[in-house]
Amino acid sequence: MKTRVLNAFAVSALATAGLLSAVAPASAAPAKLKCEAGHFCAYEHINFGGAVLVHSRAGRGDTVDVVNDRTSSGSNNTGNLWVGVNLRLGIGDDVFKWAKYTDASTLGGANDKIDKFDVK
Ligand SMILES: [Ca+2]
Ligand SMILES: [Ca+2]
Repeated sequence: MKTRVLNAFAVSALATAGLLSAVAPASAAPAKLKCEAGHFCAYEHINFGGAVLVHSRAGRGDTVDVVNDRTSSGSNNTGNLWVGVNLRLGIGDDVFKWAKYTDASTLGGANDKIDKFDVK
C-alpha cells in the first residue's frame, strides 16, 4: 500500500513537471517582454509594456532618437552603456543609465522624460 502511494505521488510530480515545461515556452514568448539579444529596447509603459519605441542595435558612439517624453521602461541586451537623455533648453541631462545587459521595469524620476539615447 505504501508503495502504491509513493508511485501515485511520483506520477503526480512527473505530470506537474511536464505541465510546467509545456507552459514555460508560451509564457516566456511575448515579444514585447524580452528584447532580442544584441538589441536595446525602450517601451512606452512600465514593465516593458505598450509600444516598442526603440528596437536598436546601434553601437558605441551612436545617438538614437526616440519619440519625446514617452519612455517608461527599457531593456539593454547589449554590451554597451545606454544613457537616456532629457533635452531641455538645448542642454542634455543624462536622466537614466542602463548598464550593459540590464533591464529597468520603471525609470523613477526619468519616467516620460527621455528624448534620445546615447550609446557609450
Ligand atoms: Ca510612458
Ligand atoms: Ca524630454
